Amino acid sequence: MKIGIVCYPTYGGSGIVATELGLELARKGHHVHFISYALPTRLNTFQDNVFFHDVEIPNYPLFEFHLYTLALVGKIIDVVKYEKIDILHVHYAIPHAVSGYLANQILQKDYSLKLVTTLHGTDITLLGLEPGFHPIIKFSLEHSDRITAVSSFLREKTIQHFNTGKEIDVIPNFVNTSLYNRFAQPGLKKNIAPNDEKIFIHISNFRTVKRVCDVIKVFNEVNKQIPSKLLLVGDGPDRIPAENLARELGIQNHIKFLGKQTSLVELLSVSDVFLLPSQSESFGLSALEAMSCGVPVIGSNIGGIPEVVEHNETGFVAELGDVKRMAKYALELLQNSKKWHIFSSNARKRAVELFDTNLIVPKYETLYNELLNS
Ligand code: GMT
Repeated sequence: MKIGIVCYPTYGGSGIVATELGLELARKGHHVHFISYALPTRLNTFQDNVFFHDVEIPNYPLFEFHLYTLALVGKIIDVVKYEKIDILHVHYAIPHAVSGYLANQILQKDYSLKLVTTLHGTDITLLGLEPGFHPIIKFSLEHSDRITAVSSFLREKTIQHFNTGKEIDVIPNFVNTSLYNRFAQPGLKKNIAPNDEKIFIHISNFRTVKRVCDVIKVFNEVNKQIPSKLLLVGDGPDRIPAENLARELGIQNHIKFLGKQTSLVELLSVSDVFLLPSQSESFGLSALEAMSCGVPVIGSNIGGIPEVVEHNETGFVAELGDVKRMAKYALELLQNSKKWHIFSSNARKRAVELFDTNLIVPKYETLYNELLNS
């Protein structure tokens, strides 16, 4: 099949999922055309059958705000027509589903394009609640040929908020468990924890919803009892408040603000606990990647996190903001090596058995085939 994938190129999860999906589809022989305003973060290796189309945004003095949505429509039309695209798969409803719909309407008289929209979270749980966006998102969902959501939580939220009457398939995010596999790194571990301290890690785009300051508060509680180190990977609006809090608590020497990193497997492979205390999280892809590397996850029991982390098996979930309980869970794991090893292998097992790329990507292929045969 010839598949067009529209996504954000940024560090966030939806762009990562879209890119990994496209790469795997290309490895299976499909032709995959990525359309975005920049090269997606993870599209950093050559893969046969993968093509990238850059959306140029016209700079006209009259326009105070760039017209990305419309520029995207034009690029989609161009790519669909000349690359003979069968399926257009857009990731994140705003503005991609709208651009896809408009392009489809313009092409309709001489081209039948199938439109798939995958919802990733904040397009529904945050933007979807904006009165100005609600009718647009509802309309573009109703005019998608198929809709998928990355978790049951997000599917229920979408039905609750939009009630489109259209079926929503749940196709969870996935991880390449062959790539995200723990491997010993004595040198790196010694460098980070010279006195064999325990290592915590958090990976995100440091947006407010991630509650990075809670990560530091949990770490601070544990560090009082067990000498530990904390790796903070990523960057965003809450990095400075987090750095300030670390200094206020006097624990800045135990914390490494690494910023954005691309090689996550090395860092995950030396980590003992992954922290994800988000206040909004429709799936939590970073938690799944950690589990695949055998890292137990401690997070908040909100959104899709409980669908990824199995409480008291592969980690723990606690009430939003309950940093004391999260710290208690972490101590339970770190003070009992046998328990930690059980949780670590459970986490890996769950990733392999439920969320591996080879299990999930075929679900998208089945959906595409159903559309083309309908
Ligand atoms: O998590 C973010 O802030 C980025 C956001 C995005 O739109 O890329 O991630 C969303 O999509 C990811 C991939 O499906 C999910 O794993 C994240 O849980 C989801 N984020 C939220 O719902 C806040």
